[in-house]
Amino acid sequence: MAKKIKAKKQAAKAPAAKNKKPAANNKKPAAKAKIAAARKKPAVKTTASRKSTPKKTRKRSGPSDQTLKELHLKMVRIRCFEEAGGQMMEDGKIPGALHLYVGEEAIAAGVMQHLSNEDQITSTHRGHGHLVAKGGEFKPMFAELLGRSTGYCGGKGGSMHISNLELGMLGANGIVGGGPPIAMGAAFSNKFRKTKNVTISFFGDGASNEGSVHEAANMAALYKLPCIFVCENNGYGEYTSQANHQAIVDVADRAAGYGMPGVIVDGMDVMAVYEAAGEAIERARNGGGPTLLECKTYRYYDHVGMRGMGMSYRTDEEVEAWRKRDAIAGFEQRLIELGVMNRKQVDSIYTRINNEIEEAIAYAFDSPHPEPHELLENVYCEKGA
Ligand SMILES: Cc1ncc(C[n+]2csc(CCOP(=O)(O)OP(=O)(O)O)c2C)c(N)n1
Ligand SMILES: [Mg+2]
Repeated sequence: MAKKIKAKKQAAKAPAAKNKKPAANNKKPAAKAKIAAARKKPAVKTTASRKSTPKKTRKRSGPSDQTLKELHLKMVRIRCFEEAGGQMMEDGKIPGALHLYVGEEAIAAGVMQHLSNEDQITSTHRGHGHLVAKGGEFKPMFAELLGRSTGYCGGKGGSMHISNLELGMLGANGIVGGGPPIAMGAAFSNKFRKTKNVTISFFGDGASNEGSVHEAANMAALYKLPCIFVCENNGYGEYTSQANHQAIVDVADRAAGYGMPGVIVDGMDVMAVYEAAGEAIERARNGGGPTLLECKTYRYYDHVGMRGMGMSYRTDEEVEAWRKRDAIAGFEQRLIELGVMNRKQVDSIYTRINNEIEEAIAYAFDSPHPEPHELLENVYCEKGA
């Protein structure tokens, strides 16, 4: 069911990139054209586009029906949360900006399906989807976005610094590239304490250029830490296309320089992500060290919010082409073809989730703001820690 678009595995001791040094002002036009073409017309087939077999006529191998349903539920929960939150921001009901994860759901769902609360993640400024997939509940999440005391961080973290240590969510992060060093530290702790837990660090293609990411990846490989670096390559860092912020096409190429395997996967195919993440996580749990997993994906909305800034940095056709490969719609089609769910059951999930969201939003609005005397509590570290 899963289809990796390309898999590159380099031995941990692979030699560093070829000795050829590019000219100082080499803009790599060929690479740029390749990225631009890939963005205009996604080259990968979705699982949904494959020929279907009649349902229940053959025994299916691979993940159980339960796993498939959980992957689907995770994606739908993220999509519904983000659509509702984005609308609230546009209506001026949420203070500050929300960076929406709509379009990228397959990555969080496919990775998190392998994790327990003992495993940790570090997230990004686009982090709601990561927390939802890690088990985050709607009530404390909406309360946090609204700055209320019932939020996961007592209303002091907001969208970009939401965290919950019980769920192993070490934090969204307003600092681009801020997550990997934290993940590396957590992974070091896991290795030192022999816990068998893994830490996943999510970061974007833009973040992949930050020194902090290179430093964390270098040390994680050196110490063979149980850490996975998941690059959510949506083709843009804010309003700058990948072709205009890095000379390479595949961020996974950098894995060789760190000394870890690099794997590229179709981030619009939840099964492909699930399988690739599963392999990397198993390797990490068994002492095999880190992996750089690059997921090719796309954000449907603008960098911030739903309406965006009206900047002409990408075309409507490009957005439409990616929307046609929607991870959730494609997976639903597949589940129906396999007889795992029927359309009515799928629709009822949306009804249930949207009701839950409505309740959570009401709960958040009814919740009090933090008291002025709590201003300095829990803002630096846990009490007594
Ligand atoms: C250290 C730092 N530099 C710059 C910014 C401003 N900034 C916020 S989001 C962003 C783009 C990040 O792009 P990417 O990592 O690809 O994540 P995406 O938004 O595409 O999910 C930038 C440059 C920042 N928040 N932190
Ligand atoms: Mg990006």
